[in-house]
Amino acid sequence: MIDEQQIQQAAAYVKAAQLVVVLTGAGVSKESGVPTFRDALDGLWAQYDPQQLATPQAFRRNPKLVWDWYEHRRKQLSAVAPNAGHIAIAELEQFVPQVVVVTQNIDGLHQRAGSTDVILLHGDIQHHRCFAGCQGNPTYIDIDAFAWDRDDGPPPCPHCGAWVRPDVVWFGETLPLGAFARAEDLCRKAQVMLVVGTSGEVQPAASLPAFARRHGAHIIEVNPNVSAITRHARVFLQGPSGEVLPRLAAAARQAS
Ligand code: BV8
Repeated sequence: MIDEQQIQQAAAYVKAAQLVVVLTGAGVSKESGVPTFRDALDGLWAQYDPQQLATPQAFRRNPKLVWDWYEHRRKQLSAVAPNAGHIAIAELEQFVPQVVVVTQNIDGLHQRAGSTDVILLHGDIQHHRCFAGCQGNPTYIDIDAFAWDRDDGPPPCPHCGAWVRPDVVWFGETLPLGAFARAEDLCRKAQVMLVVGTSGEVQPAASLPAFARRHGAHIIEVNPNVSAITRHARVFLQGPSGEVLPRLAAAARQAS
């Protein structure tokens, strides 16, 4: 159980900040019913390791398998909603001069919760692009704009016939141009970085908390478990983000 004194300590840092960067991982969406990467994948997908599926090599080897995994996850997302943690992060914008969410998640829940400045480090599962980048990288493709056999794996790019792929960053792929650079630039300036629901295992996203701390930011972590980030945290609020973040936002609002 998190004691109120820790909440008040974290709230004081947030209340005094001009810029709060919020780095999130799959854990912030757990209470919306979205499985995290650490969770065993459900049903058919339990036999696969996401790190083996989320790669360009896996897509080249078996485009239908990888495509169907993302379609399965997209369909899961159509039935979920932002949880109290996403909403509390969005509410910070009401009394912190600048709040930027830097997310590793591809589920779009921060945007649906009302956060207005969200950097998508690893892309967006609802968007698609040509695997060959035939009209320039990225060549976005609207998969609802043309007819194709949805049981047959990925559609062919209407421009060049190459596979269409999810607009997400796979292991071994570089992050979207500018996204990581802007995230780093914000970490140089932030007074507070709130790190929510990430194991801190995947680079280069996981390097941001230590980078922000080196530039003077107070690191506040929200996670029910110790993570690779915890050693950098000035305040570790050990609990589920759906419970902790509303308490933190309420305390920071009162303090401001
Ligand atoms: C890169 C999108 C430069 C897709 C994801 C060899 C070759 C190439 C690169 C590498 C290599 N070896 C290592 C690397 C680097 C690699 C990497 O870091 N590997 C790891 C495994 C060591 N990184 C990359 O490849 C990146 N690109 O480096 O480019 C480059 C390019 C070419 C060659 C060399 C270098 C790209 C990485 C992006 C991969 N894409 N996602 C998709 O989603 O399908 S990563 C994916 O996994 C997520 O986006 C996220 O980043 C990561 C999962 O992490 P988390 O979000 O933290 O989730 P996790 O399940 O791990 O943890 C959940 C946490 O929530 C837990 O701590 C839990 O306690 C907590 N929790 C649970 N319940 C709650 C909660 N918290 C709060 N409330 C709760 N209720």
